Amino acid sequence: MAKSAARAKVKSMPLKKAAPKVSAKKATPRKPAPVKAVASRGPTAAEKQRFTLYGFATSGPTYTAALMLSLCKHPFSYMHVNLREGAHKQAEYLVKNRFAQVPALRDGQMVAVQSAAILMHLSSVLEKFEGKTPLEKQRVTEWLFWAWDKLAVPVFRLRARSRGTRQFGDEVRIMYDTEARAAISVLENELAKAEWIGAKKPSIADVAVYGVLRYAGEGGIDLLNYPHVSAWKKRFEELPGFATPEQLLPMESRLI
Ligand SMILES: N[C@@H](CCC(=O)N[C@@H](CS)C(=O)NCC(=O)O)C(=O)O
Repeated sequence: MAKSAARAKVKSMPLKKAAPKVSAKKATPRKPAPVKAVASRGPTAAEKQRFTLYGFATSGPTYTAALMLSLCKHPFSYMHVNLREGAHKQAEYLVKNRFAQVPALRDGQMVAVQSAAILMHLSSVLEKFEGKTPLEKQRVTEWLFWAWDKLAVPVFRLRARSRGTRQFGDEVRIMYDTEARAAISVLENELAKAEWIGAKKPSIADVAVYGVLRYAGEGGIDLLNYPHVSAWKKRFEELPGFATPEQLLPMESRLI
């Protein structure tokens, strides 16, 4: 449900007679009630139809977006974009994602692209997995940017080489391997001090990082060498609504 719709549902309180004078601080308008979790009352038909994820089953960024929806317990339709046949470069898809990549997420009339931006959009409209305070929100955003700047590129390149979808020699492999391990060491230091990344509770920073590290093993990086990261990964996998890529991303479209 959009925030504006949620706001519309907030009942106005009856005015008390002769309201006493209040200080400027107390007069601050009350925040609208958060949107209730879909799972607590079952999704309405409109909620069911709200999100459509366009993606590819083995795509890490597609998994990240699907994982967020699953953690938010929000149903979504899934459209398979056949990267192998170049469907992402066809005009029909380019109107959804000008970058010719998956994922893309339709939310009503708008389409969001770039998995980190999709996470930010979802956490904002569903009011879930955000940082709690302004400082936490800032830290969460910083980790999202970092995840693509330092972590995702080397991990996904190494994985693509193992899968045979990218070819490069040993020199480049060693460069990506060094970069990936350096990034995971930064995370290891962070998680030695905190249970979750950038906030006291799980946030989209954790979703973004998990969506990359899920595939580290395929890129030849054993996370068991990073005990704090391994413990965090286990904690994350125990969150309600967690699901694997295989559970979330079929090889064909799935409409709900
Ligand atoms: N930064 C983008 C990366 C998306 C991305 O690399 N998608 C890949 C699949 S995993 C893709 O669409 N590749 C096709 C291409 O780039 O031609 C995001 O987070 O959404």
